[in-house]
Amino acid sequence: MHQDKHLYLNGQWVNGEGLTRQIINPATEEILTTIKEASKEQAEDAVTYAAQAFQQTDWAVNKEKRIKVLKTAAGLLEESADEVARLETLNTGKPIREAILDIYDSAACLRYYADLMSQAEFWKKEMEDGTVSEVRKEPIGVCSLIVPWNFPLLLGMWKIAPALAAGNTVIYKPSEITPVTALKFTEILEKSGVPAGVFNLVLGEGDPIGQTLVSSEKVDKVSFTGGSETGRKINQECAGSFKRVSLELGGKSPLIVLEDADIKLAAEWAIFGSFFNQGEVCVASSRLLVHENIYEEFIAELLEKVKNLKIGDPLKEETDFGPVISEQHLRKIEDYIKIGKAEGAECLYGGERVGSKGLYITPVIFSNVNQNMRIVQEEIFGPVVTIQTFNTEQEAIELANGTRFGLAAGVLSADAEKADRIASQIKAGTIWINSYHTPYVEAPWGGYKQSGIGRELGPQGLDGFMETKHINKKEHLEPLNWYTFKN
Ligand code: TXE
Repeated sequence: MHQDKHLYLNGQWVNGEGLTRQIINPATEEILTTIKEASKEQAEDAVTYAAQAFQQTDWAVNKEKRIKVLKTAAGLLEESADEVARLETLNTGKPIREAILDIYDSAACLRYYADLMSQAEFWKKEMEDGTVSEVRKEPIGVCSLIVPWNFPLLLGMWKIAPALAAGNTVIYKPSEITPVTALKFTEILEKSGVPAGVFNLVLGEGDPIGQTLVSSEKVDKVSFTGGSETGRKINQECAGSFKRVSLELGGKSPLIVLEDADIKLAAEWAIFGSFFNQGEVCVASSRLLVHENIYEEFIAELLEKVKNLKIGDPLKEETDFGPVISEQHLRKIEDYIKIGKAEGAECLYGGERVGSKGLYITPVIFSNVNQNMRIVQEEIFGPVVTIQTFNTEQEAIELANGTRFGLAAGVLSADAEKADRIASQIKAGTIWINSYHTPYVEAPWGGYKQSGIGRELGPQGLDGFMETKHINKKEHLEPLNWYTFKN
């Protein structure tokens, strides 16, 4: 790695004064790099620098500068896409084909928000009383952006791009176990001309570093993606001062396979929905709901295809399925497999470790499950899928809505109208019909129920980083003519 200093504070690369952490490549379990993380004081300093930059630079008001920086960064990121994708794969274990998608999607996200900002227009109207009302959007101020380890650069970009485009200043904290592409991207932003203090990179763990970035009085907005329990804590912390907060949290998303769906294709989409990025995706279709009349045939297809997935070195172009992120996470997945078996579910396939090096486990398929089981209700965040059957449309909808989450869902059917009718009754923020997984930078992303608060991507994603101000004006001061006294 180019940087031997790992924090970027007020436009300077700085040595971390907190913990020293070895970053592990999950495919080999070897040390990829060693990071000197921030101390609590350095996290506090980062917030102070961001607050100063918001007050003292023209970032909040100079839209042209912001657009130029974001577009330059998009170009530089694309130029180094192969290198950044390789770093992402080395740090996360995700197959290289997936990492490449992440990098190009990240660049597209920067461009999208730069363009959206350049087209932004204020709403204006002449009122009946002769005044003119104008609605303006302004940056919120200092934003702490905190993301997890499954899509380190891309999930970061969903926050960084709109936050900067809107004119905020930022403190960015990736997961402590996946800091590598954040370092590279910070170099890119620096080269793109981001003013000192506008973007600050802070590495370190949730407690106390993330916590400091959430609780500081100088922070105006927290945008968090991660686990539901951490999200709950952050929400509670922000509620104390009514700090703006958006949360993208856990999911347990259903994929409904209707009786009329092409079974071979449905099985392929189910594998994609459930096991893309080793199932470590917030919207993973971790619950398959299959019409009872096609259940046997569907299972046979699914099993055959799953057995043929290429598991192995994520740097290889042909790899379909890499290692999971960490030893700790692998143990959590294995615990859930044990829980599922103890609950009486039938493990049709998977759960075996692969090879002697690397955090590999074969994808897991559970049948004979019921709605109350923990493996159906709780987010495992790994390659574990449950299959349930249904008979009527209503039953499918009830099963689909039968968890505390509401992030995403899918419906596979030859009858698009029927699928749409079902989609309209599912409580989830994103629903794919005859498709799955693709996020569109133009369309909002986020959860119903306990899957979160607010939306990322699309115009809504920019809105989440802006305050709304109404200005009502008249050219001259005129008599009010309301009181009985005379001027
Ligand atoms: O997530 P955390 P972890 C789920 C998944 C996973 C579990 C734990 O089930 O197994 O959560 O994963 C920072 N204040 N998801 O521990 O804790 C932390 O440093 C401020 C689902 O990785 O949520 C990291 O940068 N920040 C999910 C980020 O929060 C804090 C994606 C995410 O960490 C903090 C990831 C605190 N008190 C995990 N504590 C999804 N659905 O997308 C931690 N952090």
